[in-house]
Amino acid sequence: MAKGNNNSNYTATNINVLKGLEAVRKRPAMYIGDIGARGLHHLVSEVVDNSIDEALAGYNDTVMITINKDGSVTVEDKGRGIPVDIHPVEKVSALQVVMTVLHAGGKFDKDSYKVSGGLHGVGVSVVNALSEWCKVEVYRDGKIYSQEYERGIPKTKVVEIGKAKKNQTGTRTTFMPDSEIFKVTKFNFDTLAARMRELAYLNKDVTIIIKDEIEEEEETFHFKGGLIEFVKYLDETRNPLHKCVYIEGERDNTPVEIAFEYNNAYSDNIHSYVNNINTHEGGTHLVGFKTALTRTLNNYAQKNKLIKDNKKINLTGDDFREGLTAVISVKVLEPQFEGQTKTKLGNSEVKSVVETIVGEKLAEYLEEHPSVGKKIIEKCLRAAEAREAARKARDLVRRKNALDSMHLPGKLADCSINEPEHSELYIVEGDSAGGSAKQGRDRRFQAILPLKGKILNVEKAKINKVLENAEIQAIISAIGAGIGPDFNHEKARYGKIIIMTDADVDGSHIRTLLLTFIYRQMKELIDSGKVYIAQPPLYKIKKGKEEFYAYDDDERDKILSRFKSNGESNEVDESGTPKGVSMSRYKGLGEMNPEQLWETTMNPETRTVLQVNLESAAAADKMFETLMGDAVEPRRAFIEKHAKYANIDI
Ligand code: 0RA
Repeated sequence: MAKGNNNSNYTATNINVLKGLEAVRKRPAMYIGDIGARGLHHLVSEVVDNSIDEALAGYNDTVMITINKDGSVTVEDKGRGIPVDIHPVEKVSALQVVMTVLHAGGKFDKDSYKVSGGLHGVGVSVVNALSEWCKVEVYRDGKIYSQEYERGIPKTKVVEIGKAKKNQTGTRTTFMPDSEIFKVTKFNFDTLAARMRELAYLNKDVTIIIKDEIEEEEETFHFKGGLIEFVKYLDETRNPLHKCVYIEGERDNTPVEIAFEYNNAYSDNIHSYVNNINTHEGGTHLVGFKTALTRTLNNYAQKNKLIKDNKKINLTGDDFREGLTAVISVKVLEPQFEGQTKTKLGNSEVKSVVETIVGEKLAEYLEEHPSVGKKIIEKCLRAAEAREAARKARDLVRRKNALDSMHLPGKLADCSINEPEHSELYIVEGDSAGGSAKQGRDRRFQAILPLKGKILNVEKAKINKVLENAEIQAIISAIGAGIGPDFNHEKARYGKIIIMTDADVDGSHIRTLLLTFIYRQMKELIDSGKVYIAQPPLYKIKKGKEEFYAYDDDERDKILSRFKSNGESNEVDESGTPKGVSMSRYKGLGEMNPEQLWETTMNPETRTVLQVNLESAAAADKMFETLMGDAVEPRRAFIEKHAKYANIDI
């Protein structure tokens, strides 16, 4: 491509481009977070974000994502199309610049709410660099242009390949993730669909279509009601106390959109977004919202004498958030992201923007809807009473020293080192598996906490009941970092909390109960990446003295077919197992002896553990509510849909 181009500037640019792409391929995790499933799916988000940016700028209303038969992904939009004219500085087509120069992906002007910082916003050139091949087609000025790349390097010039239809504009990008880079390259429809659904709620004018040509699935997301529909979706299984409240406004070039409602739950579910990015760790926009909510509701209650003088109740911020489901979406021109996972908004000016808008509009809303105001205040008063009861319950157990780590639970087998970053806590289902784990562990850095039976379902119980539960008390004091609003993950006594349950229906139920508890009461543990799920093997396959473990059905089949293809055992019995080979399915952890448990599930050198992360907190919240809440029908539907992923015992 450099042929015939004598511009020295071009050569210099070219070298920089290669260096840039090389840097991305050398350290992909620096650009997309990781090289596992999560990073893989980020590639799609990266391209889609550009199409959404076109929508935010007012030029696009449709995005279509296709998982193609060959495993590549196509993202198409009806935006202006990436410009193809010669870039004044780089002296090559702007399309080539966008696709090959780091951070050139966004708009060239500064007045659009382009996504920057965080994991997104690294630019489409990163997707290109991490793709075995990539092809872009641009519909613009009545023509169709195209360019192809391999591992980020242009393989063709930008060429005109046909005529576009009248007024047809847009961009169509197809890429094949590079198997030299990614550990997995198969896209998951549900993972992508969850993100697309979220984007469609956040951008109500956009229609997002997602198709999977391999699994033959398709969904179209378009929500005219935007955030209001988002809140209704989140609260599908809860009972709202009133019609969803919607607030919209703009100050200092910062548009703010909020929808919220109170329901019959005890937890709060506030999801915040900046430029469509989920700010898991919150930030100034969230603080602005909470401050305004507390102040406005308090003033309203005082003014309308909704708090009886004889009841000496002091409403706190937490009381105003119990049973609150809210989505906050702001657009910030130059967002600063902070925090461990770069998902905390740092721009201090945004706090007062949100605070002012919510303060004004909510007060106005309450004046116009007194019956809603009354219901909300009554709910907050009930929350305050329950909080008081919970405090008493906590005091009671605290007096018995049940919650602090000065008095570790009797059944905890602690580790000997005292360095949280190097130590692990295994929470184990059942006393017998707990016994094996205690014998099999490396006691220097591994602690074992066996649990008896099922723990309480925190989704259905009041906080004081939750705190009275012995198993829950044991978990709280073993971890030693507090609970609920007082939880501080930096105080955790272990760097890894590993949940180890049987590979059967009961085991997965207990795992969900534990995760629900951690999610509701110790969410920072998940945010800081400290929660893991152990992966015990499902099968043991024996041939003579040799033993193999298989962690899923695929692996089992691979091992069995190895025996067959070795010609060692051509004959098979009725179960498909080659003769001379015995296979057993582990019913539970208790069936393994301590050495086996160590070797297969606990030895950091040989085990696999799954890190729990909340890619989408909204989806997680929905999942826990669906699995653990009251409504039966959505739970059944969820379990049916996901049955193929569940470990159901046979
Ligand atoms: C640079 C400038 C303009 C649009 C785009 C990039 C653009 C990028 C992508 C990526 C996927 N879809 C896209 N659509 C547009 C502005 C173009 C103009 O001013 O006409």
